Amino acid sequence: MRLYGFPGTRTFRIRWMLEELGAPYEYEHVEVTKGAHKQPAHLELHPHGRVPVFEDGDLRFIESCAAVLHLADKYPEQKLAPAVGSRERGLYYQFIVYAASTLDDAAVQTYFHKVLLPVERRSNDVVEKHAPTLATAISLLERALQGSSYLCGDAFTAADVAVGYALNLADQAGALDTADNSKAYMARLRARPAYGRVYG
Ligand SMILES: N[C@@H](CCC(=O)N[C@@H](CS)C(=O)NCC(=O)O)C(=O)O
Repeated sequence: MRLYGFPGTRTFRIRWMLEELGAPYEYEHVEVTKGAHKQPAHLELHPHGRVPVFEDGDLRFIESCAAVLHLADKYPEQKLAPAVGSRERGLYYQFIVYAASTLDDAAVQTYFHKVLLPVERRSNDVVEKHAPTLATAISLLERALQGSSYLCGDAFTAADVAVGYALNLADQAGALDTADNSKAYMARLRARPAYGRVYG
């Protein structure tokens, strides 16, 4: 298996998952700051010119959450996916798709425009545009985590990797400051050795 990516990007979502599984993989750095992700060689792998790209044999993923789902199924003995047909499996699908389709954009854009970009390139309009979605997502997660250690119950699953990746960015942007359940949840995720190996 091979992962192409750049630190801090959704590459970390797949890396974290691989580390949780203890799965062997090769890592290829794509120098995004120099535009390597827009060069023909990378566009062959990812037609939109983004990272990450994840390959398992001749199977190629350009969606980080799809790679996470695939990896959870590939290593069933690690029990990072609840049983098919169970209530927990329903929650698992819900949260992973929610991470990809709703939470990511709000968290990533907020993080970019509050933390990552040089001050002169930050836009308060972008932050404000995403603020309602991010606030709603955090209150939804606050409720989901009330009395529950992880999103699908008391067992850590790949849904926690998918959501945790984006929630970390929201936290870095100060969006969890009054969200006690989410804050405590992020602390639990950060205490995991696999998380530490990726995020240092
Ligand atoms: N839905 C994709 C999003 C991929 C994506 O937008 N990657 C960002 C970094 S996190 C990127 O490559 N941005 C550079 C660009 O779009 O030029 C996934 O989850 O893998």
